[in-house]
This record gives sequence, structure tokens and C-alpha cells, in this order.
Amino acid sequence: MPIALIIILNWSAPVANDDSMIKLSPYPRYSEAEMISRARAQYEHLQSRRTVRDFSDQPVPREVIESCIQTAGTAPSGANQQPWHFAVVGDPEIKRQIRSAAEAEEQEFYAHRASDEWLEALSHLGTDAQKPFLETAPYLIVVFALVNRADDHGGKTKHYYPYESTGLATGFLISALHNVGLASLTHTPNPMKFLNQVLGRPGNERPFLILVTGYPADNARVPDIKRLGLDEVATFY
Ligand code: IYR
Repeated sequence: MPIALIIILNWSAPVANDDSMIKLSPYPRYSEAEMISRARAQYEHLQSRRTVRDFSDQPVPREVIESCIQTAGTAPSGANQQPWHFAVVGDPEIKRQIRSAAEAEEQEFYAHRASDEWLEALSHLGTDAQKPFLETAPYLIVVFALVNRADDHGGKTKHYYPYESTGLATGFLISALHNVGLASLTHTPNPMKFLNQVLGRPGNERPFLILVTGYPADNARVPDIKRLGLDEVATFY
């Protein structure tokens, strides 16, 4: 038999063997009444979250941000590749540079790039090209999605579902920040490539969004939005 055929016939897809598995740490087992009450309490807590654009400049302990980012890092990811990086900007000069570059892009967006349909969809939010929160808020967490990662042999390992995974981690982060009483804003200047330059991040790290965070300003105002009801977002079969 030709050697190549022997190799093909002997090939089998890699599978996890027993040595690579560990026992699941026990999940708490609540009574059904306790589950219903915890699920409701969680909903009540998270439904009070609002996207905020008016931030206080009051400092936030760095340790809080560190723990919230660790929470974000517990999100599931494609092949457990954890394809994310969080660049945490507290430095006023770097915040100033980000604001200046973001406002330049936003001016183009609002004056030329956005379609009338897009501007119409945004009109109830009251947004414009001015982004003072990029300097006011104590922290800008610039979230990057990694499309690949350098391996130990000078090559690259491709990542699977990097954007979906980074979106999940960002969701965990928003929830973690809300849990400690911090407001956040998912900000997406378009395009965002300038973030690689300003922060010196390599090309395999794609800017995903800026999560602006801090305490809400005392007089913060938010648009009067409604959330869709359960029967509008879910179908039970
Ligand atoms: N990036 C712009 C426009 C914008 C786009 C969407 I979609 C929003 O939900 C909000 C704003 C800005 O930040 O103003």
C-alpha cells in the first residue's frame, strides 16, 4: 500500500481524551421557587441599565475595572480561543487623542457618510459628532477582537468566531459594570482603525468598540426608549 494511503487510512479526527477533561465543579441546585425569584431579581436589576452619554469625571478604582474585565474573560468563545483584548485608557492625553480622532470620523459620518435612513434611525437618541464623554469618563475600555494570535513557532493560529466571541465578552463586561453601579456606553466611531495607531495595537487586533465607563453624571439624561416585550422577542415551541 502506498505510504500516503496508509497515512490517510490511519488518520482520525482529534478528539478530547479522558486526560484532558476534569470534573465540573458543582452548580448550586436551587428550588424552583428560588430559581424563579433569582431570575426575576436578575431581570429587575438589568432592566435598570441604560446606555449613558453623560458621565461624571469622578475617578473609579482601577481594581473594579480589573475584576470586571476578568468577568468579561469568562465568556464562552470559539474553540476557547478567548480572542479579545481590552485596552484600558485612563490617561488624559490618550483620551484626548481618541476623542479628537473619533470626532473627526463622526463629523464625516454625520455630514456625509451616514444615509438619511441611518440618521433617521438615530434621531431619537440625540447624538451628534461631539463626543465629550471620551474625555470626561474616567475609563475608556477599547475592546479589540483578535482574528488570529502569534504562536510559539513564528506562525499564527487562526481564530474562529472572533467577533461573536468578543461580543459575548463585551456583554458580560457591560453586565459586570452595571452590577457595581457603573454606567457604560457602547461607542462605535466609524471607521475605528485609528485606535490601532493611537494605542499601538498590532494589526491582528481589530477594534470592536469603545466601552466608555464611569459614574453617571448627577444630571444625566437618557432617551425615553421602550424595550420589546417577551412575546415580541421570544417564541416558545
Ligand atoms: N457612531 C455614531 C453614530 C451612532 C450609530 C449607532 I448604530 C448608534 O446606536 C449611536 C450612534 C455616534 O456615536 O454618534
